[in-house]
Formats: sequence, structure tokens, C-alpha cells
Amino acid sequence: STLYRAWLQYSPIQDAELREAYRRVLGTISLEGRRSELLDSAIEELRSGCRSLLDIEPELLLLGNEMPQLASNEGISRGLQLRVQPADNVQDLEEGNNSAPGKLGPEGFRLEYLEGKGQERVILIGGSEKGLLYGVFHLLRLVAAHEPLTAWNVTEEPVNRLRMINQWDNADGSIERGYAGRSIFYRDGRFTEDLTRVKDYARLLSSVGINAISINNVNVHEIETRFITREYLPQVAQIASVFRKYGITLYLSINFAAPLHIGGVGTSDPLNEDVRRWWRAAADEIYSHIPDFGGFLVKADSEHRPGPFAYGRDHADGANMLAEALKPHGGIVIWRCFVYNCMQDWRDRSTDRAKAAYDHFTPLDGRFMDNVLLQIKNGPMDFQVREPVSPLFGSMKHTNQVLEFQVTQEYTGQQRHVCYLVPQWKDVLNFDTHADGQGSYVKRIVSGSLHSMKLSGIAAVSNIGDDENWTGHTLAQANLYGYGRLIWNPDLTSEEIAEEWTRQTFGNDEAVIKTACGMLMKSWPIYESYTSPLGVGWMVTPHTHYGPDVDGYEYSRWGTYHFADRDGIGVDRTAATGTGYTAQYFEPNARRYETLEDCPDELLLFFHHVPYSHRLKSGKTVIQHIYDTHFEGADAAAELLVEWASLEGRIDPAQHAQVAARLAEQAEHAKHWRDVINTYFFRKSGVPDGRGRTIF
Ligand code: BDP
Repeated sequence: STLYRAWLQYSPIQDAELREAYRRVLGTISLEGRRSELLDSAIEELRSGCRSLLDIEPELLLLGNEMPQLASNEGISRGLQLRVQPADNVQDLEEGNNSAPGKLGPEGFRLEYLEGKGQERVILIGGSEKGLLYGVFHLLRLVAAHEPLTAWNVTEEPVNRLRMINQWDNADGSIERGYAGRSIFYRDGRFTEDLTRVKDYARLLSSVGINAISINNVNVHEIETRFITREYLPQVAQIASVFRKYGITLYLSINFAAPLHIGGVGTSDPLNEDVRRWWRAAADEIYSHIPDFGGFLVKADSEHRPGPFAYGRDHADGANMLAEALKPHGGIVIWRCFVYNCMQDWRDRSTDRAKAAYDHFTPLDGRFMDNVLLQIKNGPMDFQVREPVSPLFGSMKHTNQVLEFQVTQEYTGQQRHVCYLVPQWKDVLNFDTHADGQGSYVKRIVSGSLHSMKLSGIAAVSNIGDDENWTGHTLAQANLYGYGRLIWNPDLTSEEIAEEWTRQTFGNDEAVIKTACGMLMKSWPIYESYTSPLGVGWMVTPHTHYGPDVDGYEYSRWGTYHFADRDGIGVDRTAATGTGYTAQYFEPNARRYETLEDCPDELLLFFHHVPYSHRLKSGKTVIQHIYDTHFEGADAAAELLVEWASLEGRIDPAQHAQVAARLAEQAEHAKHWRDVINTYFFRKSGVPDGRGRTIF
């Protein structure tokens, strides 16, 4: 169905001229080099794409091991020519072109349309088989977007080395923070038998360049603890082989206490020799089933998960123990920095959850083995609609770092509200940490270019489940698509990505593109406007994290407070009078956040406690800002529904209806948010709305 195919619709090209042009060059496909799993996937993808987009069955010419000079070989100087050419070996594509040949990295590709002497051809060269597969997906993307052949001239190379997706799927089939049905991997404690859906997921991920996946929740329960044992490894290996065909390496989340729980070792102390031996044996076993296994993802000493602290050891001890076990096999440890005290008391102002990751990890810089990567959430708290960037980025110059985003919309509307997150992620990537002076952007830290890290990249929590359309809200497909595209190339704009996605998903009707992209682009600001104001976060229903509950977490132990009282609101995180969090940033960021006048409005309440009468840079008082944004936000949500209605008849009815239903729900729920938040602050502050609107 159109819902299921997501952005790989490959809808038939209607324009006859364009179709003919594509048919001319895609009617014959020749492949030089040996067949392999990855190349088979590339060819399968090309063929089904051509069938569906152009209604042709391309002729396939296999040219064996020989690598003939392209131009000199008469027999193949037409059609689409595929070739794998490792990095140092790329020649000029065009005869007589004596400009310096560019180098193609291992995951890169070059696509070129050549015309002359009455002949047309397209050459696609991959820096590796994987690069070629990415090139095929790119080519099909160009066809789907109706790009003219003359514009087919691209060389692409992923900016980030590790481009990962984290599933939070549990063996019982549930998904932690999943909003799109049940797991496609597991059901009732078992691996699903039919792997069709897993394969289609691999295609979606590979089409946007994702090259790594962890397949189980970071909170590892009983059954998943045993995924690393003989009992489950054959099934894990099957999943690995599905992903391998699409260039995606498999990882597992592990339970730090596994030696104690399932190993009969009696302890999980990372410095205990029996424990270390147990992990080495576990790694050996894993690699005997999955020779290219990626490694472990670890949540330790976080939200009641076991970790090295129980034995008086630190996180370098814990991570290095695992890294040592994986090292001989080339595996890596991805160790999460989401470590904080979830049992703290709101009356104790000396502890601030926002400070925790930095405090725990910066003293360990330089102590981690070179196959350990620290995975850091984009913000210091937890994927709120608005947070500052984690001060850990750039603060550990001798440690490999991975940035963690959340594609699943836990705090951003749970795929019942539309919230296109690419603009938020771009803000994070473009944040200048000043770690090494001006221009020390987060994107340069995680790509490894700033501190020349060999292993780094970006990971994100997936938003898919077994719903027909994968993501619950069809517009939420744009977040998965956008995540992959953005981490492939962080310099793509949010608009470009939205447009690519829209064309491939809904077709090339310009009115649809304009409206749908416009809606995506304003969706995050709209969601922010009717939920928690000015960066303060939370105010959500405890546990589910859906819907407003202003004081839901205010007097609990999770470390997430807004400190609203009759006079004011916000968390004082200044060094002068507050928790001292601002001091974790490099200058001039530290000073900017510390100084009330300089702190950006949208983060004001994250950093400062201010009276309701405090004037923002916008000229409004805080209280009036709260009232206005909530009225405007709910109106804007209602407007989205109207805009979408205008597209009826222009896109597939199933897609249209699905989105319309969610937008209607959003519009209602936005009113609820508006009323709860405005009423709360009206009653707390006693300040009437300056514009005389009724607030109960
Ligand atoms: C929070 C989620 C929780 C996760 C945790 C994590 O509420 O379910 O287990 O993050 O990242 O956002 O480990």
C-alpha cells in the first residue's frame, strides 16, 4: 500500500518525454565485477524501481571480473554502467577529461550522465559495494523526483562514519516509547518468523544511508539478556543477515549484570577476572555466529539499570572491560552517557540533573579504549521539545563521541501530533561549542573532523512499529527519512529534506509539495508554542509523557522541575545564584547563558528563574508570552487541518485520510494543552491576559 511503501513509492512516471529519457538510459544495466549480496540488493532495487517507475524490465549484462576501460568497450557504451572501484583507484569518468580525479571514500559514490556521439549513458561508481548501493538509491530518488538526466552529476560521501538507528524493542513485542504499533522484530518473547517486514525496514534505512542498527531496547530485560547466548544467537544471526544485505551492521544492547544473572559468575564487577573471562567467551560465541557483529550498546547505572557503580568502579572500567572482549573481533562498545540520579529530591538545589552527564564523564576523558564510543543525548535532560545542547560535546577531546537523537516523538507529540524534527536537529548540529575556538560546531565534533576522532557519528531512537505506515502518523515518516539524510550530510537544509521526502512520498504535484513542506516546516514551532514554554520542558503526564500535567513531575524525584510559584517560574542554573550548570559550557556560551539579558528567549526558563513580569527580548512579559503562544499555537494547529484538507484529491486517498485523522486529533489536543497551561498560570500568577481573552 502507499502507506507501507513510505518514501520508496516508485510511482509510475506519467510525463511521456521524461519517461522515455529515463527508459533510454535505464533499459540496459551492465555490472562490472563479481556478484555479491550487496550488489544483488542494488540490482534488485534497481530492477523493481525501473519496473514500477518506468514499466520496463531492464536487460542485465554481467561483465565478470574484467574491468574494461569504459569508453573503449563498444559493447557496453550505453545504458547504466555500474562499477565498484575502491578509494585509491578511481579514474576519470570521461574520456579526455584531464581534471584531477576525485577520490571516492568507501561509502561514497559518483553518478554521471554522459552524452555524445549519438550515445547516452549513465555511469555509477561506488567506492565500495555499499557505496554503489547508496548510489542506486540516490539514482532512484532522482527519478522519483523527476530530475532531468542532464542534472545527474553528483559525487556523494557520507559525512558521518557511524550512522545508527537504535530500536527500543522488547522481546515481548512491546516497544519502549513506541507510538506505531508493536515490534516488527519480536512477538511474545520470540523473534518473528516472517522477516519480510524486517527486510523492508532494511531497505528504508539503507535508502537514506543508515549503516548500523541495535535491535533491542537499552533497558535490557530477562529474555534480551540472553540474546548474546547460544540460545538466541542463531536467530539474531538471521536478522543480521537481512540487514547485512543492505549494508547495515547489527548491534545488541546488553545487560551489564549478565555475568551475574545468566553467567553464574556471582558478580558483574568489571575488574573481576571471572567476569572479564565471561565477557570474552560471550564475545567469542557471538562472533562465531555473526562474524561482522558491530558490538554492544550499553545503558549502565541509569534509571535503575545495573552498572559499574555497584562495585565501586567507574564507567571507564565498565566500558573498557567490554571493549577488551570485543577488540580481537573488531567490535565496539557504545556506552551511553544518560547517567543521572533519578532518585533526587526537588528540595536539594545542589544537585541538578542537567549537570550529571558532564560531571560523571569529563573526568574520565582519555581513559577509554579506542573502541569505546560515548553516546550523548542532544540535550542535558531528555529529548524535550526545546533544550540547550549538551555541554559534553567538545568537552572530551580524547574520547570518541556519538550524538543521540530521538526520532520517536516521546516528548514531541507521540506521532499523534505532527512535529518535523529535522530543524531541531539542525540547530543541535550547527551549535558552536567553541571547544576549540569559533567554528567548533557539534557537527564537526561528531563527524570526527574537529578532534580527528576515528570512530564517531550519530545514533537515534527509531520511530517505527508494525503499523501499516510504519510510524503511526504518516508525516512522521519524514522524521525517519530526514534523520538518515541529515546525518549523511548535515549541510542539507530542512527544507530540502522535506521537499525530497514529500516528492517521493506524495508525488510531484507542486501544490502538494508547497503545502506539505510548509506544514512540516512550521510543525515544530507550533508544537512548542502550545506545550511547555521558553525551554522549561516537562509539564507532561508522568510516565506516559503525553498530554499536559504542569505539576506532574514537580514534586517527584526525577530531577525535572519548573519551580513555578505565584511570583515566577524557571530553573536557576546560573553559576552566580543557581546550580552552576552554565559553567559547563565553553566561553562565550557560558556567559551568554549566565547573563539574563543575553540568554536567548527560547531557553530563558531553562537557565533562569524570573518573575512573570520579566520582559523578553520580544518585548512581551513572560506571562503574556505564555498566554499568547498557547492561544496562537492551538489556532495554528487547527489551521494545519484546513491546509491539509486543501490537498484532498491531489494525493493518494489512504495517505490523505490517515494524516487528516491525526491532524484533527492534534487540533483538539492542542486546545486541551492551551487551556490547561493557560489556566494553570493564570491561577498561579493571578495576572490577567493583557488581551482580555477568557481564561478559566
Ligand atoms: C527516556 C525514556 C525512557 C528511556 C530513557 C533512556 O523515557 O523510557 O529508557 O530515556 O534513554 O527518554 O534510556
